[in-house]
Amino acid sequence: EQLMKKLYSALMTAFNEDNTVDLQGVRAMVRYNIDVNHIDGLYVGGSTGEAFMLNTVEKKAIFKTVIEEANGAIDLIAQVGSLNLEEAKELAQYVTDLGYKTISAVTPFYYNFSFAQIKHYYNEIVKDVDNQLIIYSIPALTGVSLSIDQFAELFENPKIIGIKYTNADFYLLERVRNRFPDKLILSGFDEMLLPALALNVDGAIGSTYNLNAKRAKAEMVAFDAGDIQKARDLQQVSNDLITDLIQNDIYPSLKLVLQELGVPAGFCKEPMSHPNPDMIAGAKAIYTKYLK
Ligand code: SI3
Repeated sequence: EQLMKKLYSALMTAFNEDNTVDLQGVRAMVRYNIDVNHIDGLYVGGSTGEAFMLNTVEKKAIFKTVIEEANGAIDLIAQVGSLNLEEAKELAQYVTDLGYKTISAVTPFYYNFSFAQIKHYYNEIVKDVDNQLIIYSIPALTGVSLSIDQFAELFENPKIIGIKYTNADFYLLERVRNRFPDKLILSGFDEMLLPALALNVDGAIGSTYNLNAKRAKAEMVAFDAGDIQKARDLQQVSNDLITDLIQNDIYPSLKLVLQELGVPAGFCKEPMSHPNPDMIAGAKAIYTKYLK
């Protein structure tokens, strides 16, 4: 079935036990997303990709590997945002040259930047590149909340085309959706997919779709068909899964479960956890309960 709304996995980065990037593992996860998940696209270099712990060389190697492996089969969005604006600009140019059709950048965090500074950051990132940008808004991790009028001001730049909205504020989501009907709004909290669909987002991006895409797609199909009870039932199972993943330490557990599915997803990068026996047992139980 052809859905209008799109589902993207937030791609993970596979690491070796010594915390170096494992590009073969990255390739395997891209393949799994294309061949098994039948995903519409990948969000590369985001939180789930552990990108804020990587250096520029590592980020570039991942961007290059992913677009090579995907080979035009799916949409790719490159998250290039960084507290180092020079790095963000360099990456924006790099991924544009590689052929990424969309970039994204997290709101600059940590220093309590003013809105004027945030606006300058975005306009700088897109200024010299022939590309379009999606704002990555994730207030819970950045501490940065943008208002409806601030989004409007950022959208004055025609290269800024949308928002990756990882926020549980559905009042703001409704305001944004209806004030900017032509902007792309992609929902970021997998556990809140159904209410986001109800507010007419254009799609969703998330970490758990790396292994739960089939169920999420089925939910989107049910929603589209007006079968809200079925969509709720599917969201409930997904949320049981997400709750168990969070309790078991989500990022390493996503990788452990992928390994159960035959995907060499590798380790997380420290200070993220490396798995202990309890975590491994927990991941096996999650696999058996929800994905076998
Ligand atoms: O990788 C990314 O940048 C994301 O797409 C983040 C995405 O919104 C995830 N958020 C975080 C903080 O990891 C969600 O997919 C999240 O893991 C999931 O909803 C479980 O809470």
